[in-house]
Amino acid sequence: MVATDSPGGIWGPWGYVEAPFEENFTEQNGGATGTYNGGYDLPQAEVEWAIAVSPVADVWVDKSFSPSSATPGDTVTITLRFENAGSLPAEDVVLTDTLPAGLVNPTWAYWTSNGLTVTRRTGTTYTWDLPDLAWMEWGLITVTAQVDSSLDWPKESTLSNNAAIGTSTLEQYQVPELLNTDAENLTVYGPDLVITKTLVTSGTLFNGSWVTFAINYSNAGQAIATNVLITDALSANFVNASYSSVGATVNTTGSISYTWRIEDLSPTEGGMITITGVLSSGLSAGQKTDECPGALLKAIFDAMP
Ligand SMILES: [Ca+2]
Ligand SMILES: [Ca+2]
Repeated sequence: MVATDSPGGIWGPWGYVEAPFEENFTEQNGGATGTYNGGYDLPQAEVEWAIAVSPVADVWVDKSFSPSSATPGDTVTITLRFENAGSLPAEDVVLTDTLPAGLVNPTWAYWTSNGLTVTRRTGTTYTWDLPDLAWMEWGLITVTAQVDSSLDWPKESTLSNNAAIGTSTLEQYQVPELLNTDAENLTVYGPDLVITKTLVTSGTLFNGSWVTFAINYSNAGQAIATNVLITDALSANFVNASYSSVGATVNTTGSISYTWRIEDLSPTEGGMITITGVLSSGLSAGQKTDECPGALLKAIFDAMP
């Protein structure tokens, strides 16, 4: 038997119910009035069964992300709320919430209802040793971190992890159960680059014909796209080429024709590059574009982007 000065209580269909009343109270029942010296909370006293048990601890944790979705570079806050809802003080309480990969530069802070100290275990992000938690004592830990903007995030991905709390003190679950783990998701939205290449010139093409291609590109994602590069090297069969562009600012890289560095693209931002040149070879006499547009593109550029 564990010696304790905790108030004790009973278990019933609605879980743990608090200690006997220490003061008198009066119940009116069918007109009769009676006075109790102590006793249990009325709802519990009126159920058909109740089991008296040794006092136990019952710790729980709830985790949340704020906001629940983010883009690279954003700051997010994880809030962990913990409590002991059992009557026996919870000892050796440990809370773990390992920071998911993709979140960087974490900092943390805490508050406890009993004013006692929360200690981070050295070298962890994060495992904390919590103070002993008496009945209904609780606290908050907040972790603030940044979505790593140096990573190549896909259009949409989910970061998921568990927070978990434990105690060396005997625990008994309430009904409904107060869970010792809580999983939460953070949705990260990245950029989503879209590109299409089309042959603008129609009609019959011959060697020596002028031909124009259009490259349309945009960012269909929810996050800004950085370090955008468009590459479409010219074939030796396409000469006297020049290009123009509308929309986003483009700059040739200088080293490779045709490779452009595009300015950072905000969501929905994009542009079009048109390339005009002369076919010098690669077509049979009288060959038409509508007979082999894909092959024609491939003959003039390195590949369909
Ligand atoms: Ca529990
Ligand atoms: Ca939660």
